[in-house]
Amino acid sequence: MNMGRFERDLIRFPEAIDDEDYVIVTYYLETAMDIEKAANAFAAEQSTGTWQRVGYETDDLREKHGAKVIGIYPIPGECPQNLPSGTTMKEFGAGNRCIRASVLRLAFPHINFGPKIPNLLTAVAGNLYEMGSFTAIKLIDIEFPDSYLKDFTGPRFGVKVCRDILGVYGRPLIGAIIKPCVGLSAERLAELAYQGAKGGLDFIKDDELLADTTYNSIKDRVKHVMAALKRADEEKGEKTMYAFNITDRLDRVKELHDIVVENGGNCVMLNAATIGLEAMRELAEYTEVPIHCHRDFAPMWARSPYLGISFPALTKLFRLCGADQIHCGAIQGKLYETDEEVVTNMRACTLEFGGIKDAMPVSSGGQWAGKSPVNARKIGHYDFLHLSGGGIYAHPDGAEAGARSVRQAWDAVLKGIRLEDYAKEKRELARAIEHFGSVIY
Ligand code: CAP
Repeated sequence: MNMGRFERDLIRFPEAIDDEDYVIVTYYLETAMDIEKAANAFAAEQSTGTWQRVGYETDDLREKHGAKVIGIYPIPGECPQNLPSGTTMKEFGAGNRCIRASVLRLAFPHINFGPKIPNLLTAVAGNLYEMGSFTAIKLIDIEFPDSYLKDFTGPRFGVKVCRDILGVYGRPLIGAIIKPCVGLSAERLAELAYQGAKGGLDFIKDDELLADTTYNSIKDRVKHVMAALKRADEEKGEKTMYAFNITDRLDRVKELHDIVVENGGNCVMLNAATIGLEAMRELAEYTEVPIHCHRDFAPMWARSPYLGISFPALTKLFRLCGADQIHCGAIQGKLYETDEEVVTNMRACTLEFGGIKDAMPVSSGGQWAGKSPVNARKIGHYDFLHLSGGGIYAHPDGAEAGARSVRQAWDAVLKGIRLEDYAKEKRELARAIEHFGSVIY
């Protein structure tokens, strides 16, 4: 989406609103309608109005409860019809009117929905997505006033406490996702966790595909994994955090959390998009351990430039709802986002956000030791969690060697040494480079 010149084409609106009363939302919109008319129809549809002005909608009611258009930024040029719409075809006839793109800023009075995520989303991203006259609509950003944020707990632990639990500072946390993703017994999985931990991992997690199953229940898994990690931690003299995936039916999430905590577990995980944001929020208000937030399913909402919600906005919502660690895509990984987009997602974990704590960004997807230098360069700081699944568990000499290879890679990055040079003395790193390919700087 090219927004190159939009500042110059700005149509200004008086921003005579009290910021504390509004949630401000920025959208990318494509329509064949006159953009000012479209923006006003959009604001009406999502607050007091509908396609016809109803007599009972008094000016007072509109003033207090109506969404306000506070900015329209037309983007020069024409667009193809990027979403199907029978209505547009009927109203305008294909090719008779050109479709143009704009950025819109709307202010929603939060008295209409309150500090509740389902109601917020219905207001800012509900019906309008099915309006036939909009042939692209993407929510780009949501800004919240402090008066709205004060009702949210946010991450209970955040970056600082996650580091304090492990006693790791001055470098990224280094972690793994157990592979194979599914099919292992609790005993076998615990053995693989032990090997990774012994090799120096700070953090290990269930794959998002594994939760509480008949063949490997959370209860069995916590017992076996925590016993294995205790052994590994004593042997290596460092701690390991393990995120148990407690994604389940809503009425089981707290029960599974309790099983994890009672059996010595030190982190839980939710597939936040499939279980729902409000479910994560409820867990965040209850949890005794950090929450690791996986984002599978969310790319269905975020990947298209023409529909859905941007990942930075979604990352903000994950954080608002209490995620302590948030998947943000992968630097030079196997996922669709550019590195710049990943870095922007990561910033949403730590940007100033009222009293809401920072969450720890996660770089994950197709990672291995050789991607440590490029992660360091592109991210520009070390406050993140670097996760490798196949990049550790597919190491030719096994998981312990895989974990060592990533630790060695980060030692080299921190010392400013090229990985290929460091690998002359570090066998596990050398074998990783031989196996996985070229180091990326
Ligand atoms: C990574 C992963 C994660 C991805 C996607 C996988 O494994 O476990 O789910 O990082 O995360 O199964 O693909 P590898 P998200 O390290 O072996 O690639 O959906 O949260 O972006």
